[in-house]
Amino acid sequence: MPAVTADPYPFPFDPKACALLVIDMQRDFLEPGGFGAALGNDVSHLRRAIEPNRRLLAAWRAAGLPVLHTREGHAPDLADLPAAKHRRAQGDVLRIGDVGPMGRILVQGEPGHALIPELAALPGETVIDKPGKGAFHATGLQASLEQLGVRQLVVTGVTTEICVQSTVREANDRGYDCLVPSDCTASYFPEFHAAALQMIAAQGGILGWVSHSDHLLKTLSDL
Ligand code: C5J
Repeated sequence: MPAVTADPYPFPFDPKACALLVIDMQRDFLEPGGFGAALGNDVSHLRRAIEPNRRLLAAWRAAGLPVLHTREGHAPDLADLPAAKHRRAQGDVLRIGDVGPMGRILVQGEPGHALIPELAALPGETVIDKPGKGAFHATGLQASLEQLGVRQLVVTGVTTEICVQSTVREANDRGYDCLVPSDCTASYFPEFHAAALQMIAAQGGILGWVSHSDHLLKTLSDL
C-alpha cells in the first residue's frame, strides 16, 4: 500500500478505498457579498486554498479516484434551518435566507450557493447538499461512500475549524481514516486554521492525518 509521507507518520493510502471530499468551496464563503463576508470576514484568507485544491483535484481525477463535493445551504423555505443556527450572528448583518449581492444567502439554487467556478463538480461527481456543518449530518454522504467502497477520505475545503473539522470528527466516529492536506483548507482566522490542524493530528493522529498536498501529489503520480 503506498503511503503519503505526512509528518510524523505516514497515511496508509489505499487508492482502491479512498475518496477526495471537497467541503463547501462555495461562492457564499469565498467571494465578496456572500455569507462569510456578511458575517464580517475577509474572504481573501479562504481564497489561498483555491489553487492547491485545483491542483489536487486535477491529479485525483487523472488517477480516476472518486471525488465528492459538499455545499452548505438550506431549502428555499428554510424548513431545514434550525432557529438556533438562523439566530446566531453578531450585530446587524445579513442572515441566512436574506437577499444579498449573490441572491439569498446560503439558500439552495441561489448564485452564492454554487461551487466556485474554479472547483466546479464534473458530471458524475457526487455533490452532497448539507444543512449542517458536518457533512454526514442529515445527508446521504455515508450511503454514497458505502456504495463507492470508500473507507478513507482526503478532506479539503473550508473552513478548517468549522465544516472541515466537523466532518473529520464525524468521519472518524464512523470508522473512516482521514487525511487533511493543510494547504487545501483555510479559515478566515489563520490561528484557528493552525489550531484545528493541530487538533486533528495531535496525540498520534487522534482524529486523522495532516500533510501538505505536495506529498499527496507525489504519491498520486507514483500510482
Ligand atoms: C461555516 C463552513 N463556517 N463551511 N461553514 O459556516 O465552514
